[in-house]
Amino acid sequence: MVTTVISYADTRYRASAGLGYDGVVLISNGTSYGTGTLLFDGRALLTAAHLLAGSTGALSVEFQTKSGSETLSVAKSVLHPGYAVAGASNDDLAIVWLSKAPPLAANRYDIYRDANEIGQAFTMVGFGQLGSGANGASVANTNVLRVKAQNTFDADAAKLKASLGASMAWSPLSGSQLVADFDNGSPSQDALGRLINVTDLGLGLNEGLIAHGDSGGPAFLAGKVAGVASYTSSLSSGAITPDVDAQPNSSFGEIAAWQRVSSFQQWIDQSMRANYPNPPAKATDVKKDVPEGNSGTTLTYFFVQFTGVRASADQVVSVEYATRDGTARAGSDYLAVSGRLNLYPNEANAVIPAEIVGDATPEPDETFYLDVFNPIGGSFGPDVVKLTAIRTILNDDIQLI
Ligand SMILES: [Ca+2]
Ligand SMILES: [Ca+2]
Ligand SMILES: [Ca+2]
Ligand SMILES: [Ca+2]
Repeated sequence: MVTTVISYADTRYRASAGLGYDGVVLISNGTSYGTGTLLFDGRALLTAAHLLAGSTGALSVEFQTKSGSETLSVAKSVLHPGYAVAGASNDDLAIVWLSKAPPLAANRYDIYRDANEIGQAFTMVGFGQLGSGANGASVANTNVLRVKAQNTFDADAAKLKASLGASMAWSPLSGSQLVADFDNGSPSQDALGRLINVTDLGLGLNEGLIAHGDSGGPAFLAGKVAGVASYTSSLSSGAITPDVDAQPNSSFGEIAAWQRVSSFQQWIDQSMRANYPNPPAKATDVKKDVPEGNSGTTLTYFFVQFTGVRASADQVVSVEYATRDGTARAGSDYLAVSGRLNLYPNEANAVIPAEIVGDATPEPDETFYLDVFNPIGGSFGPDVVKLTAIRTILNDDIQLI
């Protein structure tokens, strides 16, 4: 990450353990590395396809949490089917599945699902090269630090192509990438102000830009993953040369692009669902009593079923959901989860996973709830605003009384 000020001792830029970024991980393929983000099922990681494409080395994932550092191997990975190797910028997304449950202290993140990102300030987090906006990324710096900075989503990348034409060598699909520029407060380096008339002089000392090693990392809006770091560019057009040093090095005056997660939510959700271990396929398969397990976490599933008729065949039906304590406590007995579940046009049902925390301590059986609310495209019935399901965590530890 390249930031406006070079001192990474400045807490403004440190994504230290315990600050809410412990689900942002270092992904290595043996020869190079990038960044990834742990998703809400505690099993899948979202990252960039270009990190994985063409790589033959085994992938490893390093977590840095307040309980220390832990490296896990990868069971499986998929690239977005639209991704084409060799510098293509579109559909640069991949999902990676861990071989075992990650540390409990690692944050799990929902994906950002609304299409109102442009104009919003976001927080980017990654393990990439350090440097300053004035001088760009420093290849000599071998410190691998998890760093954060902010920027503002300025535009859809397709808008750039529409304005720049042949002076831009690639063609982003409309609606699929978000761009931000690296501002130092000067109109001279306001790249997107000068190139496409989206004037914004930046966030002052909070402003930053991604660099090598940040690829695949998250751009967070409201604590959810809204973008996946994809590429940077020192763009110019005729006499318009906003890059402060005319070198492609993530300096002031350059732009970066993130794959727009809200546009890919169906692929992400359905890829995750296809890889949940042993989910119920129908309502009568749902297990409401779940053995606790002795380590890591075990997934339990809540089953959401839509039996109505859609207003139109392509309508997405959705509900919001959140877990709630019964006698079980979030954080120690299970991990709280909340978000929005979409039932896509080809789906009559889908599951919501929640993680149960295993240990070897005898406890009574304990319960927790999942509430669903705010249905869109369907209803729960007359005067019903919330539905609730219960799960019982079964003690599986031996005791003698
Ligand atoms: Ca900016
Ligand atoms: Ca700007
Ligand atoms: Ca530059
Ligand atoms: Ca147990």
